[in-house]
Amino acid sequence: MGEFFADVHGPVPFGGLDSSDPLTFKVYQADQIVLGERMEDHLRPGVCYWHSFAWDGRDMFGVGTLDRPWLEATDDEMAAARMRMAVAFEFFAKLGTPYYCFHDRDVAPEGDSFATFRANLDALADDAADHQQRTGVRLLWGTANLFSDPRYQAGAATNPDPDVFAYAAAQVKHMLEVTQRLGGENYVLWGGREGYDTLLNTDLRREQAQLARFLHLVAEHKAKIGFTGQLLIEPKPMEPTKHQYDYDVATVYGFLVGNGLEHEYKVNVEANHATLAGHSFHHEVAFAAANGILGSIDANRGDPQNGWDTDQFPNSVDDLCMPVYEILRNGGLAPGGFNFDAKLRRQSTDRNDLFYAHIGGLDALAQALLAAASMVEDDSLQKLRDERYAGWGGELGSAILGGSVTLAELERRVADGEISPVRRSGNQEMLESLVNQHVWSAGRSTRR
Ligand code: XUL
Ligand code: CO
Repeated sequence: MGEFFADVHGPVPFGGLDSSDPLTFKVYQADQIVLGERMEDHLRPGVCYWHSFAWDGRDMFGVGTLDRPWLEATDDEMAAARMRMAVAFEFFAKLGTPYYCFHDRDVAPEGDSFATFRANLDALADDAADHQQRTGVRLLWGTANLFSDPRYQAGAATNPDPDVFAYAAAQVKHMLEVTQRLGGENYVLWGGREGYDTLLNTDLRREQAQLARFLHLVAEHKAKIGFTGQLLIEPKPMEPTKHQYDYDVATVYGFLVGNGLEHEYKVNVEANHATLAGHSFHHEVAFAAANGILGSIDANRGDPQNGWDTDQFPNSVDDLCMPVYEILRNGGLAPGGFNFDAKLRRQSTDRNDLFYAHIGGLDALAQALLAAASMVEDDSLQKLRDERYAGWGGELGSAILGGSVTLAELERRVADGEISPVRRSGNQEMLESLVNQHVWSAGRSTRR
């Protein structure tokens, strides 16, 4: 096959805000230095294989609409898989972003047994290694699909049947090794069906113990094979199941600490999963950073009027800039990155739509980065936060936190009139305007 995306020669160039060409970046410039680092090195952007190359646009009401010839019925599934991979790498290279991510099942046909599947995956991983070598595109993370096959209808690690646990373990062991072989910088576990559809048939205590055992086994195997990447858990509250155990970052953190796993795993925070959990993306990133488990980001957005995981491409600088600010204040994202876990709308049927989607997403992220960097440089947000807690650095605050005062001593001091709280404003509206000022003005002076 010749080039699939024949209209685009790539890498997609920078056009600037005045460009009318939708196949140019308006803000994103990989080499632009922001806070002393290249924009690309801050964002570490990646394209996901599943939404863009392993999904044909089908939904529960209709068949596929997208032009994905390698997904059509065929007698030669390996040839179709090779075609899919060639097109995927053509896209990665033409877009010009450094990373990609995939599930084992996105690249390899299942075949009729685990042994066949493993052999298929190994053969396609060899191809991927060649494509990586040829294009310079690298693997941000790998993962195993433990939710599509009917065997996983009642979960993988949390399945009532230990045979299914074993099958999932086999799949993860192998995919962890494939990820290592391809130089993957992270390995993700998303508990797609690790949850329940009804409590009537569910033993919560058992299922949580099984999940903890599974995560220990994965961490042990990581150590055994010397995989140096990060292990990540991707929280999501529901969908496909009614309730998923990795509900949100706080739940995952509590689970990790409760099971002695907090030094083995970090989180891959997805924007649309945050809103599905009733949080903001900002909240999830800030909570992960505050607890030392911020690993990587799945960049996307939901639709405010639809409750579900619509996985749209991110396009709101307002929504992205504070998460990026927390990331910068946390020392950056590496070895994580921004994986576009986002899919086209079903009516976006032109081949170029995949470029428009990623270009738009990356431009929004780039402007968010400029705004966040401007807030870091200006430092007034942090100063205001610090001032708000200044009392904790004084005599009383240090004594309380240092454990040298008792409840009785505090009562005595309050009763004696030594302590009398004075309220101060939280200045929320002023801070909101301050953030807007950076969002609106960032990058003005450096733009060509
Ligand atoms: C599903 C989702 C997954 C994970 C990887 O909502 O986000 O694609 O990112 O399994
Ligand atoms: Co995701």
